[in-house]
This record gives sequence, structure tokens and C-alpha cells, in this order.
Amino acid sequence: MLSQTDTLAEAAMEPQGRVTTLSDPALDEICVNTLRFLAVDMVQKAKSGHPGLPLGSAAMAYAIWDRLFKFNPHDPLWPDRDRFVLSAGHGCALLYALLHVTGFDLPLAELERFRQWGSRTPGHPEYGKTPGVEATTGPLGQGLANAVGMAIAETALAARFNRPGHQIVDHYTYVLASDGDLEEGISSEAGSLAGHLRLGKLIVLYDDNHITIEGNTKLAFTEDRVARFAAFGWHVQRIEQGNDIEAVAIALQAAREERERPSLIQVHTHIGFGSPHKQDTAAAHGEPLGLEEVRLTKEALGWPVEPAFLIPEEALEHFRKAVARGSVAQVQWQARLEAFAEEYPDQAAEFKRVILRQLPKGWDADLPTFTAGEGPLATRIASGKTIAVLGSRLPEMMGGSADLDPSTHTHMEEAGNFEPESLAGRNMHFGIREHSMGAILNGMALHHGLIPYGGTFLIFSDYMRPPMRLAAMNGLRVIYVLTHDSIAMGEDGPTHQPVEQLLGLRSIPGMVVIRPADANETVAAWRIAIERRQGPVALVLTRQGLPVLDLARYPALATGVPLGGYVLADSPQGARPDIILIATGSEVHLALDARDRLAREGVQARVVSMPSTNIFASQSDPYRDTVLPSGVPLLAIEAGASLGWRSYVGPQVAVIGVDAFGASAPGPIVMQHYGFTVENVCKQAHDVLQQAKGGD
Ligand SMILES: Cc1ncc(C[n+]2csc(CCOP(=O)(O)OP(=O)(O)O)c2C)c(N)n1
Repeated sequence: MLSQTDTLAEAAMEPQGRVTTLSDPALDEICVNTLRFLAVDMVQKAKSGHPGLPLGSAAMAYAIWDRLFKFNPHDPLWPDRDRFVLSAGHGCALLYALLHVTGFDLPLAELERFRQWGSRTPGHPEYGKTPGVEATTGPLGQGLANAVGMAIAETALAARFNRPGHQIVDHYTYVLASDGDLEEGISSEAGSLAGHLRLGKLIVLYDDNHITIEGNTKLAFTEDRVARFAAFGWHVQRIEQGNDIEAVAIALQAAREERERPSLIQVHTHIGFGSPHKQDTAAAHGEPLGLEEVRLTKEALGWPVEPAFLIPEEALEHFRKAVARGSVAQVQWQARLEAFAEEYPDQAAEFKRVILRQLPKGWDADLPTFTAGEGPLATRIASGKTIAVLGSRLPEMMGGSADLDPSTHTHMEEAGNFEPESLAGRNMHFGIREHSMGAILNGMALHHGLIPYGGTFLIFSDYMRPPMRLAAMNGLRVIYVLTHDSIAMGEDGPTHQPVEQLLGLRSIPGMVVIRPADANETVAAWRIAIERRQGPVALVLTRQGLPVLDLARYPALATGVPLGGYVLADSPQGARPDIILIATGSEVHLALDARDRLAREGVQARVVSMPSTNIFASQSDPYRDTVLPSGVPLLAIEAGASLGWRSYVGPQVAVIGVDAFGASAPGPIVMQHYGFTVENVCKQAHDVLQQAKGGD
């Protein structure tokens, strides 16, 4: 056995701080069985979970973690660590076992509390809850696509910061993916893009155990997966014997040396390996083996039946070498960073800034202010103009759209395209792949060092919703640019006209949705999005031109947007209003026009612009009361589902909304037919007032 000092000395000679562990098959087997049975015991004690994947894939996971993985258990977030994503999140007992034995801050007691209230070992990995968990996974396919995003981030940052003789960004992204991950369509979207981008430092181990919940994959999944990824442009390998650690390690090494293509290694394994009655069956997938079967499995693999949660001393000693190895790797990297800083002080400071996700001084200095004379201007175009400025001030901004840039206005002039030939480019072309775009954005955000954004039509946010939900759950700074935001987008008709999407996005906990009313509200919305470090922001923008509100006439606009909702135009006589018209986005202009007409009709209306119901909800009660004083009738106007408004502003609100699918016709005509006219708003306002007075 090497002592820790020997290990440090040996590791110090390795260029990457990696140690080629002296192979000791007997010790390897003990280590792998330690992982297997920690996982099995966790699931058994919790009386729920997934023992099959850990039993089958512990050996390949061990091959990565023991032989190649660059990580520091005592500093799980150091920037140049390799990333490991367990895309098959249901197998997380294996990951928790690895984290514990290698020395992360995850005590054995946490393993014993697997899936229990308040534990750091939840039923699927949750980013931020458990040190060493790089991404929240569980919805199959997401983790794989997150990893593509992480590999993109690594590649982009390496291109931006590395200099000859200075490799300060140089790490791999490893994924453990299952049949389910590869069956999900997102794996093809993400795999296709990864192959196109030639992400050579992305390595996927595919746990090919032929079993999913309903049985054998022959039921529904028979294509040649390896050929599929080869067709995507990946480097592919097959390993017949998944428990052959050396074979896996050799394949991983070959994958690392292949720098032009991402790698998929198909590894044949046996779900529930060792279990006499459950191996190779769906019964091993998602339920405890049962006490008797646990005993039989331990006996079959030569493992002591008691005690549960056994970690033999020699295994622990071996695993814990990761701590010394990791700290050496990190120290070496820090030395490289210092050398880099000597020669390139500005770039080094910039690197630290982006990794720490700080904004540079004066980042918002040149943001545009639009004047009324510049209207009509669609908010998507105002957004594009804002992106142009932000993109030049924030080199960490990286994004694009799902093949809709001419419509979403998400391109950054002069930032170049991110392509294999131009890896320092910052404009992404995600292709028509909204689902993976969302998950890739998440991976980019998880990596740190970038502000990722992605654009598509609001209607197609439906295609991106699973990763949007995860962005909110992970607390990731991802920005969505969602244009063509209502039935007013017109001729393309109901398939392209969002109705329930606003409501749907607002209902995601932690998602901030902003639907600005004009160009200046759009700039303010972008400011919020850039400053929000702990969660996603969806900017919901119009296709059609909108007037630019005159800041002299509506001074509240200058400061109102960060409050979510504010009094844009008070009742004309400044008295307590008879009614409050609440509107978002394009409908704010309708509300303003209605306010004028109502005044002529003897009704004093206040107009509240509410670009973000989510942000407004987080304001203090006194502030909300000043905007919406109790007792004043409310009428909300929004070209989207009316459901939701009661929870945003109170049970008494009346709503002019869209509660049916739209129609194909020019936008103004559609809006007119759905009641978005000054006449109808005024009529509804009178009705509301009538009802408030108790009339009918
Ligand atoms: C998007 C999504 N759909 C469905 C599920 C439910 N689910 C969990 S695991 C699984 C399939 C398991 O098969 P596989 O991926 O091969 O894992 P293994 O059986 O090898 O553990 C399914 C359908 C899920 N987690 N995510």
C-alpha cells in the first residue's frame, strides 16, 4: 500500500494530478462490492429505491472514479474538476456510496437515512443538496443533455482563456447513462449536437443492461445504439463484460485520447448483478431486493451478510486516497492559475470573475433607453438591441436559439458562432431541438463561467418545459427569450399561438416570468435576468410592434419593473380610483387607451403594469396594497389563459383573457375577435363596476 505521502509524491509527477492506481484485482473487487452493498443496504433500509443499477454498474463507476476522475472531495466545487453526471438518477444510491467512501461531506449516517425527510440523500440526486452532485437528475435523458452543456462550457471557456503553456480549463465530463436515457428523444437531440460540435471531452458510459421497468428492452428499444451514436459523429466502443474494470478503464483512456469526437462506451452489464433471483430481471430495477434476497446476493458475491453498511477498512483506505489525490490536483491547478495570472493578469482576473459569477463594473452602463419616437417597436426587437449591448459588456453571455434567431433576435453581433472551427464564438445554434436546448443551457449554467440563454417562440417552450422546470429546481441562472407571445402573433394560427403557456411557466416554483409592456420595460427585464443569480428568468416578448411609452409621461416605468407590478398611470384625477386595470405586455397599451376613454365616460381608472406576477407576489403586503388597494374593483387584461389571475391579485378580479385556442388571421383581427378592444375593455369595466355596486 502506498502511504498518503507516497501518493502525494507520485501524484505530483502526473501532469493532471491523476494517479494511475496500481491495479490490485482483489482490492478492486472489495471496493466494488462495498459500493454495491452500500447501495443495496440503503435501498433495503429505506424500503424503497433502485438496487439494480448500482449492482450492475458499480464496477464501471469505480473504473472512472478510481482510475481517471479528477475531483477533490474536500472542495467539490473547484473549477477545474472533472464533472460526473449520473443521468440515470434513479441509481443514486451508487452515487451517494461513491461520495461517502471517497470522502465528501456525506457521513455514513446520511446513507442510512436514504430517501428520508431532511436527509442529504434524496430519492434522486438534487443539485445543491448533496456535495458532489453536479446536477439534479431523474427525469431520464436530462442528465446526458446537461453533460453536453457542461462540455460546451468547458470547451468555450478553454478556448477563451487557455494560452500556449497555460491550460487553466482542462477537464472532462463523464456521464453514466441507462437504457431509459438513450430511449428518451432528448438523447438524440443532445447527442446529435454534441457530435456536430465535436465535444471530445465528453464521455458517456452507457449501462446496457437490457432491462427497463416493463421488462426487456426488446419490447420497445431494438436499434443499434452504438451505430446511432456513431452516426451522430461520436467515437464509440463496446465492452462485453461490464464488471471488467480494466477493460472499462482502457476504454475510458481511449475515449480521453480521442479529442475530436465525444465518446460513447456501451457497457454490457447485468441489472441486479449477483442477485440469484432478480439479476437480469425488471424486479431488480426499482424495489428493495428483500431481506432474504439481500442475504443471498451477499453470499453469492462473497460478502458478509452482517453488518449492513459494511465498509472494509482496506476499501475505505483505498477510496480515501481520493482526498490526497484531489488536493494535489487542485494545488497543481492553482499553481497553473498563478502562473497564468503572472503572464496574463487581466485574463486571470476575468477568469475568476466569470467563475465566481460576478458582474463586471459598469456592465449595464450602456443599456439603451428608448424614446417614444422610436416606436412602434416589438419587445423582441428591443430585446435584441439590449442583447447587443449586454453581449459586448458580458463576454460570459453565450446563447442562441432553436433555429429561430431571425425571429427571436437572440444573435450577438460580432460575438462569432460557437462551432468546431471557432470555439471562442458565443452564438449558439441549437438547431430545432428545444428540449435539449433547455437541458444544455442548464448544463452550461451548472458548469459556471457563462450566462446561458436560449430563444424560441413562447408556444415551443412546451417542448422545453422539462428542463425549464429543472432549471428552477436547480436554482440556475438561465435566461429564456420567448417571443411571439400571444394570439396577436397572428397568421400562423392556433398551433403557434400561446394561450396557457404564460400561466404554465408562472406556476413553476422559482421561475420568474417577465412580460414587458414596451422597449424600456424590456431593458429593465433583461437587467433583472442578468442580476438574478439563483434562478431562471423567462422573458416573454411580442412579435408585433408596440408603442414606446413616454418616460416623461409615465415616469414610474423607470423604476417599476423590478417591483413586478406598479402604478403606471393613476386615476386621471389622482383620487382613489373607481377601478384598476391590470395588464401585462402588449395589453398595457390597451389598458391605457381604455383608461382615457373611461375617464371621458366618468370612470376613474388606474392602470397597473404587471410585467411579472411572480416578482409582484414577492413584494411586501404594504407595497402590494398601495398598488392594489383593497376594495377597489380589479379588471385584468392579458392575452392568455385567465386562470391564475385570482391567485396573482386576489379572488375578486375579473379577467379579459383567452380561454380557447386562437385562430389564423392577422394579429389585430384575432385580438379584436377575442375581445381585446378598447370598447370591450370599457364595457367589461362598466360591468365590473355595476357588479361591485350590487347591480346586475
Ligand atoms: C422522463 C422519465 N420518464 C419516466 C421515468 C420513470 N422511470 C424511471 S427509471 C425508468 C426506466 C428504467 O430503465 P433503465 O433506464 O434501463 O434503468 P435500469 O432499469 O437499468 O435501472 C423509468 C421509465 C423517468 N424517471 N423519467
